[in-house]
Amino acid sequence: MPALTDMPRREALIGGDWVATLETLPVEAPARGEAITRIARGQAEEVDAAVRAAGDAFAGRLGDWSRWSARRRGEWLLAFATAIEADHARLAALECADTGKPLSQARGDIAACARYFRFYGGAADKLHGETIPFETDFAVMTWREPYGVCAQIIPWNYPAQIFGRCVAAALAAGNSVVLKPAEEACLSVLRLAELATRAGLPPGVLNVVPGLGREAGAALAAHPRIDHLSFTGSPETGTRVAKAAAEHHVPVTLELGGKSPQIVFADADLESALAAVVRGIIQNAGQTCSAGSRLLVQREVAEPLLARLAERFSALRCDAGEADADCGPLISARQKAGLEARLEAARADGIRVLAQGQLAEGAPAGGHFVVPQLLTDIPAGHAVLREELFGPVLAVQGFDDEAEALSLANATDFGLCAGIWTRDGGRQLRLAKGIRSGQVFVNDYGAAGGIELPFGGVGRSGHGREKGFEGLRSYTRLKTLAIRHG
Ligand code: TXE
Repeated sequence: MPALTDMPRREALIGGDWVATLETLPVEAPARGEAITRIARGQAEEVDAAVRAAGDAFAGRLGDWSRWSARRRGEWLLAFATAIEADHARLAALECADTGKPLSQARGDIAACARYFRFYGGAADKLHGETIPFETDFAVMTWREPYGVCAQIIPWNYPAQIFGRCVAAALAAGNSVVLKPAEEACLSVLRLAELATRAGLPPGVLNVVPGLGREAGAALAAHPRIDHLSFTGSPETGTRVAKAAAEHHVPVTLELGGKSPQIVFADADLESALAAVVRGIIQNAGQTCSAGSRLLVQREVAEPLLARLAERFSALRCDAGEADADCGPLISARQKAGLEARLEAARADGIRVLAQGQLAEGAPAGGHFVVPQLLTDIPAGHAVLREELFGPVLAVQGFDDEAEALSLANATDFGLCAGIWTRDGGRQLRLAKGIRSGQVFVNDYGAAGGIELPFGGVGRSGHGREKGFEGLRSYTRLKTLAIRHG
């Protein structure tokens, strides 16, 4: 891993300039619980300046972005993807230290970030409206127009990937952006912003204001001059930002996490299912919106499957990101304390820890580690089956038949992803239709997520879609033009 001697800038990026804020915030390495650098603490004033700069860039008062053709935007995005790839070692080192995630996962995240820019770079000049047959003396068409200023509030679990998913799509469609990264982890985002300015993105097209959620985040969501808001985070904060945006009739895309089931039937390829079930919950120490945090297993294979799962869980090790173990730490002492309190309450309710991983020998002291755990004997409707725990904790339930599997799968207010493991084609389709979620995988689980696949939730998991072409469309609005030509 490259040494972290060269930290990103401590300022906010506003209108093409790096602007110092009155105060700064410490950045902690979660594997050691120690501060490694500081970042800007943006407030309403910086957010306002950033929104104005983005508005000026969009309207052509600042730089020439408004005159860039779709093809030129696409070419810039493709060149930027190459710039990200050229910097991948440093970006991955930053992501690994800042989030605590294993280095190989951080590397994967940077590769995915570059792929977002490549995908939307290629798509920029392929997004078009339609012509509509109407009365004979009319020509009618639809135009897909950018919104204008896109506000983006992103979390700490996948800073580089979510930067790619939101920024690449918004810019491809011709918007300008004001992004508020999470205070817990935003070093890769600041580095990406630096690379974007060096790659010749006109001033004001991308603005980044780090800071606290209740300060910079709240100011951005409530700003009267934003035209679109995309938010990824908790349902509670999602509700708050959506209410603020509604004051100004600003459309929102909300991605609010999940409680996604992996459903394993007796006829499945159990070896593949087992590997995907483990991967789906330990990736990023379970701090993944699409984590497969519930395992529903058909009772006739439950015993042998759980025995093998227990073996795998017992072999899992937690360590600092650079050691590239199975799991890193949680992001913060607050997240660790919250998870531990829920696990303690679960044990008090009689829930059994069937197996758990361990801290690796020599893992740093002071890290926010929680070892992976396999929970069984869970009373129906218990909180560990309904709430997002956001840690490497898998809750297991048994079922007898397809109807029971479906009812358990849908027994949550969330609805982001689901995995169905069976060789029976009819059952695959029946369940896929019946499950209330934005994505369904059959004989696979897409926790790592294809960037090409539309992604988003149902119910408490939020609404709107990101990723893929659908994600690009969601950063545009439709205008209908009807011409009477006589
Ligand atoms: O989330 P918040 P937190 C879930 C997960 C986790 C829980 C709490 O279950 O345990 O949320 O995490 C900004 N106005 N997810 O507290 O508060 C904040 O600065 C405007 C799921 O970190 O939602 C950050 O940039 N913005 C998830 C972003 O919102 C505000 C990823 C997310 O923070 C704000 C993360 C405010 N008043 C957590 N308050 C996923 N879907 O992947 C905070 N923010």
